Amino acid sequence: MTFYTCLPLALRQAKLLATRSFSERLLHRNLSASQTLNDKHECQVLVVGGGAGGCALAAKLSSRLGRNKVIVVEPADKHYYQPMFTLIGGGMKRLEHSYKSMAEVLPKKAKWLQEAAVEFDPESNTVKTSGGNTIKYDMLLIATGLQLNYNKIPGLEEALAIPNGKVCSIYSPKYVDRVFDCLRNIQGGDAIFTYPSSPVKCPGAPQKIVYIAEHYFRKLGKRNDINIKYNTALPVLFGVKHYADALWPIVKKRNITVNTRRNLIEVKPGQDIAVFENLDNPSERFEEKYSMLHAVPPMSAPDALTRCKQLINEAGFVDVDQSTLQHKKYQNVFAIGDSSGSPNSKTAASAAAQSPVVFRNMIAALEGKPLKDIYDGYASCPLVTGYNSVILAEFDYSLTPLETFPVAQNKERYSMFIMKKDFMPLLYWKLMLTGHWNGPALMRNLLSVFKFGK
Ligand code: UQ1
Repeated sequence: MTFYTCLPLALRQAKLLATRSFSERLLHRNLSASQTLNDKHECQVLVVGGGAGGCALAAKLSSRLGRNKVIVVEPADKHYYQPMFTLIGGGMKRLEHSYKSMAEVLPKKAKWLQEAAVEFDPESNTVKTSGGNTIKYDMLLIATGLQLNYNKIPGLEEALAIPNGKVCSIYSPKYVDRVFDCLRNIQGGDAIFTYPSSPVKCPGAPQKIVYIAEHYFRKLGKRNDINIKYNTALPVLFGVKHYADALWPIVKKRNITVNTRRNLIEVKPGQDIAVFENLDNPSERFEEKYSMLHAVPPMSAPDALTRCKQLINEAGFVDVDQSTLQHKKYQNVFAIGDSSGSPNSKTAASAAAQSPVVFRNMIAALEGKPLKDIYDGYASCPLVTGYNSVILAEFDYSLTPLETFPVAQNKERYSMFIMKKDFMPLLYWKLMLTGHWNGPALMRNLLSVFKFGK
């Protein structure tokens, strides 16, 4: 076929494509990823990432701006509800309960490009993708989340690949099922749990799985044969004193050894040995033999983002103003969720509380108006302390409690456990991803009338 016979055909195909349904276009896009090499796309708002923050904002923005004004770049075909991973580790939920297809959770009014962002260029307002596309935007929302760097710890990926092995990790859907297997298989010796020396998502999760494991061992009558050690790189058990004061008596009562400032640097799978460094004196190393090892990987923003030095701060996260969540240098760039450099705890609840702020400020910026909305740093962490109890930590940038319910939330409660296990997934799928959940601020204000004497 010559170029001239090809052209009308291509034009007809393009017209046909434009009238196709969303799912048909999706399929076409997947099939034709290589054919669309070097395509140029344009949009009013580009959302990079289809996680909790990306979905919520794509829903809000596309419903306000109209069909096809928003493009979402996201390579994954599954969207995981990651807060469920600790419960899966404890055998309370199954992996199949934790995901939906990406096509189902992304808003129909937005265009989904199923590719990864590989290059950000905020000077030319473009992002390049793995399929060779260049997308030009008026506004950019960075919602990439974090990258799990299991490969940064020598021996760890090897250990995690051993069938029926002794090393596991709740942080990845690839490894989360190994956790309950480890809890079942261990019969005695040391169960070691880690927390890395990098920012992590859900900073409470590495110790939630410790409490769940301890309770599980007791339920099975093997607790007396197992030593439980929590080796954390942090100098504290929990960053908010109000809740740390509640957690210390729990670890003491349940005979869990907590070693602070200990960082996992190597795993020797052949010998079942974990190597730790003392962060206060890095020449000091400890080799510890494990009967099971729960490893939390170091995490960072994705490489594509950290390569773009203009966008990130010294810690490697998007350099935004912590109140408006607008980039400090590029006024048409915002961030939401775990990739943001704002100094809040990285949790789904933080992304929920950020979502109305980012949405209203992005719309204001699009309309050339001043940004009025302020994020207070709200984060929430339902600290699962076993098979029927949760301490619901909620706090803001100042690390002071900012609690929703008119009860003492620093106590272990069954009601909060049910909220975490049964109510939160519903709230997440039905309200948060559709852009209708703005965090609990409204509920907190309504319930504040009952807070006398709290
Ligand atoms: C929350 O907003 C949220 O995001 C959807 C979570 O993640 C799943 C949470 O775990 C919690 C606790 C909140 C806060 C909500 C309430 C009702 C306190």
